[in-house]
Parts: sequence; structure tokens; C-alpha cells
Amino acid sequence: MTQNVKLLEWVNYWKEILNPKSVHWCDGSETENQMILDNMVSSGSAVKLNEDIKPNSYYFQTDDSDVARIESRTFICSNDPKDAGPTNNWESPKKMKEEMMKVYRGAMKGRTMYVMPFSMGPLGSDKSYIGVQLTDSPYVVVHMRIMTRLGKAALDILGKDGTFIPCIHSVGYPLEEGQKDVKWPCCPIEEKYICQFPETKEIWSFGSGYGGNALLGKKSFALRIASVLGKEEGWLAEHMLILGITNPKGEKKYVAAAFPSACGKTNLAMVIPTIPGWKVETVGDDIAWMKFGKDGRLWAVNPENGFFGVVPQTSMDTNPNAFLTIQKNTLFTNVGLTPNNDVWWEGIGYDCPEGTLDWKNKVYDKTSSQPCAQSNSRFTTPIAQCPVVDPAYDEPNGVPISAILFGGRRQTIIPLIYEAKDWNHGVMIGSLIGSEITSAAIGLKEGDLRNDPFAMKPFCGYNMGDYFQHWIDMGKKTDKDKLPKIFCVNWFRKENGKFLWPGYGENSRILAYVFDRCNDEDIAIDSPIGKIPKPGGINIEGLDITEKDMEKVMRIDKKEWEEELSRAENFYNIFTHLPKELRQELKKIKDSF
Ligand code: SAT
Ligand code: MN
Repeated sequence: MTQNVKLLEWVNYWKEILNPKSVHWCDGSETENQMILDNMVSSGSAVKLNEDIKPNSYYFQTDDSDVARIESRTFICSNDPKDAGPTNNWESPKKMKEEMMKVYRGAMKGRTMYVMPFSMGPLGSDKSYIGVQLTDSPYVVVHMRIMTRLGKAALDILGKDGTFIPCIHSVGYPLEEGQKDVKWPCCPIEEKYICQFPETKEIWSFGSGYGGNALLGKKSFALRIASVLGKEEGWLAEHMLILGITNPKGEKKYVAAAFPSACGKTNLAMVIPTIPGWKVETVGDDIAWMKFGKDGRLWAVNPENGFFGVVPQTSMDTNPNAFLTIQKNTLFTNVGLTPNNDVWWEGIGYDCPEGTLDWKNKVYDKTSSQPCAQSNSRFTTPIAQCPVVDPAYDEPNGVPISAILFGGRRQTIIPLIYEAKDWNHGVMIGSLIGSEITSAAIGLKEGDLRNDPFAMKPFCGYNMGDYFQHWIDMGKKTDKDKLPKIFCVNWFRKENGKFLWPGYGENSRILAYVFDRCNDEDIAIDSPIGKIPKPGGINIEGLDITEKDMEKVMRIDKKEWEEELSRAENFYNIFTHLPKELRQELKKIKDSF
């Protein structure tokens, strides 16, 4: 176990309150994992998939109310509401703790309390942090084991007097003596809580067992709490994938890219280039922690150890590397289950086998308007299994970042790619990302455009205005030419209901352009909104696309941009303290039309 007194005292304190029937310290071993999975299979809350088709893989179905993050029940509990800012739900820490203590009392009755020590980031890296999560959900344990470095190694790093981020989680479904458990214990939406306490760096979650609500290393720790640590300590915790890209000459660069949830980060992170001689390798698909190195460059690690990816539309066509990654040692939630215990989903690349059960456990009716796999159904799979995992994915120093991309789902206005004139302009671009809402969160209207600055709207642990300031300040910490170049991309532009850019593998063409721009190749020209590719700047050889089509997907329309800039201004107006640099940048763009 551990000799860490603080940890022992903390576990004991919570054991008294949560009142579990037993306590299990997770060592992260294969034996332990198998025991938990076997128990879930015998209790009916997991299905072991066909060993011949998906070795060592399991299937889970959640409750209807527990299929995604719930932003309306996610709170930043800072002493001063100003420190949560206009884009977060705020609640007073004192009041929230009082309220939650009531629901935590006895919450684990009849269940096992698992103690999970974990490292976010490569073991022993100076960029990594240790967390300890308590949970009564075996589902959460087997998922955290894939998503983080879980178990004894993390405990060893903690040692006798190391500090950790305390994370408390309960599904909120105590079992009375003799009461039978349900397949997916959880609470109704309005009784769920996902709370971050930025001042004391604590995470309290209750009532949900799914994804970012319950795997607390992910959004709660590696983004909401880590963004606060980053602000205090001078680094960045971002909702970004990290990829390595190598050109035909063998030169390699790393790129980080921020997109809102379910906008294709996983696809881009493991894209197979369609242009000859180029190679892309994956460091991470969701989160990047970035610090300046001694060389003055920004170095990134992926704090996670697995992928928690959107399943529907994943196929050998759309993302062969993801498809191959999830063929073994993978956990699937809310997809379809075929009669021979394999999984099926929309867009898998072949017809739904007769007799397949949908995510609600009903025989799937192919004529139904409802999908077989829930739209936010997920795979959870080890990063090391990815056929194109980057050799440096576990490197304690991380990888040096040459470029940062910002993007969202935008059917109109935003061109395929443009480049910031400098760092502050890039910060403005990041601050103004908008995206049409996806199904990654419950209670938001899918398709509506919302502001999602830096793709961090649901994940910034403090005042977004202060966060923008932090980005501006980071740009002053090193020489200008050592800072990553910043780009805005949009794969989703449409005309007459049709996508103007093929996306998926073809996005490698844009990555190649970014790569060449990082070598200052003369392939860009100025436009009012930033630098754009010269005609021929993007390689479209072999594509069913003409330079005329490229003009369409790159079109910058003055009238549309007036609209866009006034949306920007309205958005900035919600902030009481916005860095003056951002308004200056916005004015510069306005004036350049
Ligand atoms: O937050 S989750 O981990 O459930 C997925 C996401 O929104 O990116
Ligand atoms: Mn995400």
C-alpha cells in the first residue's frame, strides 16, 4: 500500500463519510483488472466480447440519462464568482461542499470503494502530476486503468510525502442490505454534480458514471484543474491533440491542435497522409500539457495513456489506425452488440447483422430512425496499441511543438486554412473559435453555433478572460521565432449542403502545408484575416478538386466577415476584463477589410 500519511488520512476520512462495505487499493495489475471485469460480467453489467474477434475486450451499456458530459451540472467552485468567469457555472465552495456532503454521506453503502492512484503524464516526468481518485464504480476503474498510468508505479512516485490531486467520485446509488444492483447505477441528471475547486485543487463528482463526468483524470483534472495549475506555474493545459509529422526528406515536426469535443481530433491525430512520402504519428488525441523547455521552445506531453474516442463513423475508410487500435484490449460503451458478441455501429463499413442489440438493449430495427449505437458511444483503448503511435508518446520531456491549429465545425464563413500574423493574433483566433454543437454533451442543441474559445469552453477551470491573458503572457516568455506558428482550420465548410473539402485523410495536405510554412516556405500570401495559401500552395494532386473549388473553400467574403466580427465583438463584450490586446487585434482585422 502506501506510507503517505496524507493519503492514508484522506482515504480514512472519506471512508467514514462514504461508508463502503470494503476498500480496495488498486495496484493496476492485470490480475486485478481481470478480477474486476469478471465480476462485472457475472453481475450482468459487462459483456465479454467474442475472444476470436475482439480479444480481451468488453461491452457496456449505460443508463439513458448518462451518455455524455453534462455541462449544466458542471461547476467551478471558486471563492469569488469572478474567478469562474462568464463561461462557467459558478457555485460557492462552502455551499457546494455542504450540499454535496449530504449526498456523499453513505453514498457507497453496499459497494466497494476503490482507491486509484494515477499519474497524468509519463511516469516520473517533471511535467506530470499524481492524482488519487476514490470511486465505487468498477466501470470507472477499468477505464482509468487504460486512460491513465494507474496503480503501484504512481503510488511509488507519491512516496511518503508527495502531494496529489484528490478526486472523489460516487455513482450515488447506495445498496441497502439485500437490495439488488442495477446494470448501470447512477442518478437523474439534476442530481448529478461535477465540481472543481480551483483554489484547493480538489475534484468532487457525483451521480454519473460516464466519460468526462467520472474518469476524473481527464477533463476535471487534466484540463479544469491543470489549467489553473498552468496559470499559476506558467504553462498550458489544453484541449489539444498532438501529432508528429515527417516530410519525404525525413524531417519531423510536432503539431498540436484544438477542436471541440467530437470534431475529429482522434481522426486527425492518426491520419494516414494521402500525399506520397509523408508520415503522421500520434502522441495524443485529446489533451496537451505544454511547458517551455530550456531551449525556449514549447514542449508538450499527452497526460493521458489511452484514447476515449467517438465510435460512430469509425471505419477502415475514415480512420484505419483507430479501427486497428480497437480490435483488442478495448472497452466499448453504448454501441450495438451482435449475436456473436461482436460490436457494431453506424459507419463501421458493413451492414448491421440480423439480431443485433442496440445500445438500449433492444433488437435493432434497421428501419428505425434511431441509431443502433448512441451518437456519443465511445471506445476506450490503450494508446500504445495504435499502429502509428509516436515513439516519443511516453517520453518524459515531451515533444517540441512547431505549430498550433485551432478549428471547429463551421458550415460557413471560415476558410479551410489561414495563418495568424503573430502570436497575439493567434490568441485572438483561438479565443474566437465557434463550433456547431455535437452530441458530446447533454442538454445542448446539436447544430447550434456556440462560442468555444480554444475548444476550452467546458474545460477552463477559471475566468476565460484571465485565460486569454495567460496565453498573451506566454507569448512574451520566449523569442518570437521560438513560438509555435498558429493556424485556423475548418474542414466542415459547405455549399448547397455539400462539404467543400473531403476531410479525413486529405487533411494531411493541410498538415503538409503547415509543415512547409513552419520552414518559412514562400507559399502564403496576405489576406485581411491572416496569411492564406497561394494558389498551388496546398498540394491537391490526385484529388477530385480544382483550383476553382479551392477558391470556394478558401473564399473570404467581406459581408460574411462583418457578421463574424460582430459575433466576435458581442462575445468579447461578455467579459468584464478582457486583455486589451484582443480588442486591438480585432480592430486590426476590421480595419484591414
Ligand atoms: O468529456 S468526455 O471525456 O466525456 C469526451 C469529450 O467531451 O471530449
Ligand atoms: Mn475532448
